[in-house]
Amino acid sequence: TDLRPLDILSEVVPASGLARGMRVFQVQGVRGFQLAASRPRALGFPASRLFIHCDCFPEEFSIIVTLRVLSVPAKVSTAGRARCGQGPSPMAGLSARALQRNEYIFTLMAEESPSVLVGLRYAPDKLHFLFWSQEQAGGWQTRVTFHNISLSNNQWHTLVLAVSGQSFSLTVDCSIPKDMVVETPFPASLSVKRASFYLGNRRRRKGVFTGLLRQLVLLPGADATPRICTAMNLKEAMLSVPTVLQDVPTKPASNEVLKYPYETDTKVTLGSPPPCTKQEKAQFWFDASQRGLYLCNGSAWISMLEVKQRLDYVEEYQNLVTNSETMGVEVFSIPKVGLFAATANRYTPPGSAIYKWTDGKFVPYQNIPTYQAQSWKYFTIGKKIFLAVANFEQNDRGQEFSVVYKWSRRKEKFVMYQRIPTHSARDWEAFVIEGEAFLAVVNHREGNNHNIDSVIYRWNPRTGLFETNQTIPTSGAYDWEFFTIGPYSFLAVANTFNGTSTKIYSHIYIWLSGSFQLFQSILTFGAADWEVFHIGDRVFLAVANSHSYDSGTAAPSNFYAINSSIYELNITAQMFVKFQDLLTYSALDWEFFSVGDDSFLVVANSFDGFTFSVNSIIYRWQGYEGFVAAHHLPTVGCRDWEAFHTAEGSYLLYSSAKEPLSKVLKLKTT
Ligand SMILES: [Ca+2]
Ligand SMILES: [Ca+2]
Ligand SMILES: [Ca+2]
Repeated sequence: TDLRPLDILSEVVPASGLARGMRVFQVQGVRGFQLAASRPRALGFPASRLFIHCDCFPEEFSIIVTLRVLSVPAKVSTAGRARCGQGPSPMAGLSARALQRNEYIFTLMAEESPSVLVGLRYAPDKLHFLFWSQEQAGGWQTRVTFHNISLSNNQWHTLVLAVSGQSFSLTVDCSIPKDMVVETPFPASLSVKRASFYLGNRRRRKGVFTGLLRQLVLLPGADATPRICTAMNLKEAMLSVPTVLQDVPTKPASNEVLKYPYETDTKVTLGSPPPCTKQEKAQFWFDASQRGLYLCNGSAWISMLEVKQRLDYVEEYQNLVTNSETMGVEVFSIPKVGLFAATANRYTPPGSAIYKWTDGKFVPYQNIPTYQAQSWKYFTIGKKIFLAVANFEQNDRGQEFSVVYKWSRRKEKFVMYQRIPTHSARDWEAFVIEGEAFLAVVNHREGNNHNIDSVIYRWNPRTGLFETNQTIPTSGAYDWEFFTIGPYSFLAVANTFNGTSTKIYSHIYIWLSGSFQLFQSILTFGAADWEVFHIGDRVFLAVANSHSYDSGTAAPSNFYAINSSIYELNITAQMFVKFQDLLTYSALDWEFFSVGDDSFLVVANSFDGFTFSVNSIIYRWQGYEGFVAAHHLPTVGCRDWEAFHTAEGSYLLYSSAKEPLSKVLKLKTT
């Protein structure tokens, strides 16, 4: 017999994309399908696709479901029900339907028959398992009901239902199983001839599952609980999940405790403290938050391991309340003066702020009037110290310009030095080629026109001013990134939008005989940032892709959950080639940093199509494996990351484009 897991959910997802009536949503960093009620048959497939060798449903099996149930407001009047379907949010339309008492997670139904051969139905606080017994004339429906199953707390849950004869056992989130023995056994031979599976429905519009479904697997044979419940993160308790729902797994800091060998008939329970009575005697409980393993002695939990101090790799260090939402941050150090951070803030007044690192934290130092500032760039020319701001908006007199400030040693402040006319400027880049200083601005758009020139200015030592040296056509550009390889100088632009599409080429230019010339074009998706970095003698270039939109093609299931890519310079081919794709959520920035011998990349994930509260992720360089997710950081509308070091250690600073709060995180090293 074939004891492979049969992935029911994946069967409904064609290789070419999503079935009609399915959408991908991500909540709490985990993705699932939302199903539409309008075409229940579209969410079905013949059972013969799963049961290849025999038209029979297994006699013993487990069903594994990972889902998130839509919570129902405690009190909704009848009048309120009618209105709440009209809201603008995609979830609002669901609330009326969510009030239905019964929702099918899946059914298996014979053709032209309304009876359910096998089915799973959720009602608030109850889970019903349905099956059909054919032994007697006409057959009859049996319903096994598990009570006090509360799933509507806006969390993901994984259910394992194990069926064998008269015994039915349900485990929710790997807690202690609820066992039931019923009179009617599950049939030893249930024919599935001309039957079909239906996802989230019973071939009708009524009773469609309104929550999110992530995993639905049938495992013939044994009780899957021991196989499932070894995962430390319950959200990740899975056997099989459709490719489109897979994302970077949350990597536990250490799972050595769970490798602790345990007998097949002892059970390890995760989650909050379960009861410990005679029934639970000799069972283990793993306290995931404290990393403790406990044994129930019949009345109390006895600690089996020393509870280890939790080692936080990254810890919150300072909440930096900013003038307003912050687009970019720049950390720099002025010799003999100190370490500073400049935030590019949204509103005027008071404009943007400069903070000075004092007694181990950033404290306000200077405010500078800016106009929807997007970013700051610190640079020096000889002994002169400059800080340039990219202003996105006009000032109150309708003039539009960005400003270069110069550090005044006498005043110990930045003072206005040169105004440069710009068009919705996003970013400045400063660099030196053959001893000459340059400053490049990205102009994002002029009115509604995104296809405009960005400008490279050259420092004129005689006048002490920046003068136009070259213009380069860009499309809704967001970022310039300068880098050198050997004797060659490069400048990469991140193009975001050309007026109709975000799937456009971003370009890398090379400096040849006095100007930048096109070197390579790379297809990007609303590119917001280029980050160049070196590991050993290898050169990499990472793009942050923010948005996949094209007016000419069908909308994807999610505009924001898309790959951002890392390219590596291939010396022989003299071009950058794709090295690795990483799934990001409207990525706006990459920041490379190293600690000791280790190299890291942190991404600014800003939006998943659903919420701005998205985890940003630190990836660790693991050589052959490339970058591997090492730490998940909760962020809100994350816009920019900066890494910096002081004598006390290494830190990350992140800015939020959605709230006036930036955060300093400390990298804890062992
Ligand atoms: Ca830049
Ligand atoms: Ca960057
Ligand atoms: Ca950055």
